Amino acid sequence: MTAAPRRPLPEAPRADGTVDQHWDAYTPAEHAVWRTLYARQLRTLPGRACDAFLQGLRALPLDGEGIPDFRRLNDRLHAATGWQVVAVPGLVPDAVFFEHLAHRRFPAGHFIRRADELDYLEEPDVFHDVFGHLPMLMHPVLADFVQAYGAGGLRAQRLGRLAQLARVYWYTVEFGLLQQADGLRLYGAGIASSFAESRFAVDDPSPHRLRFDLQRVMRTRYRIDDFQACYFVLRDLDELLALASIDFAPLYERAAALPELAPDALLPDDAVLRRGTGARAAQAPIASTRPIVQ
Ligand code: HBI
Ligand code: FE
Repeated sequence: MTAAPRRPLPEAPRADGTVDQHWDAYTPAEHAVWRTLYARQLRTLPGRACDAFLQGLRALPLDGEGIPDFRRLNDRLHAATGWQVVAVPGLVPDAVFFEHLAHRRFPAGHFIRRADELDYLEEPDVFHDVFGHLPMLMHPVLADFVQAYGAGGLRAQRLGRLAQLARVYWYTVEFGLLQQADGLRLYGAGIASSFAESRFAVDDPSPHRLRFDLQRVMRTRYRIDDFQACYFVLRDLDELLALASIDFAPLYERAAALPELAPDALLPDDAVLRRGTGARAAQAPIASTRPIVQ
């Protein structure tokens, strides 16, 4: 939580944790990292990302040239769904994160990963946050859902049920899959911003793909050190619409009263779309020491 800033900070963060993006100060090498990551994902995502993601991506002023200027992104994003992107130096405390989301501000890391760690980073950087998250925040349903998560996060914290809520975010906004008429597609930002996991999540026989079920997800621990062992699949994005308005509090109590589930667990009443072979998890047992954010 308190890692050293990855990019020099000319001034202290504001009280709300934000900083100026200082777009003019990005170096040619930093822009080149963006170009590499962007080109890889443009090759990888057609046929893997859902239509809403690809539409949102096209509608944003992102290009292969380099790290985008948040001021230009905000013109489009705000006009579409009322969201804004704000710069932060790295992970911010949960309460600060939720407060921003509840006000339709998405905190985005202002630094970019180094060229020698393209697939491996500990904190969300500008590529994950902007390329991964903003396309779906152009979609009205995701826009409302993420705001509701922010408001719900502040409540869940008071109820001591943050773990249950964070799992919902993880298995939807970060690592969600969607059943589209033409096949299984990704919409989660953690997958969309990762070259290797976008292939793995959609194509690989290793992970389970289960029908999304809110109670089930609230009970399921997740991995932060490797690809997911299980992905939860929505019928369509409107399934999230319902989640933005329900009261989670009684559900937390039910979920917390039941045993927690391992990331690769399968239950008799799971709606299994595709049972995974588990091959990947067998090679990468849980307990790696270095966390990553895809
Ligand atoms: N801070 N910048 C940033 N980005 C995140 O995704 C983030 C965070 N702080 C807390 C947090 N995520 C999560 O642990 C909560 O969703 C629970
Ligand atoms: Fe993220």
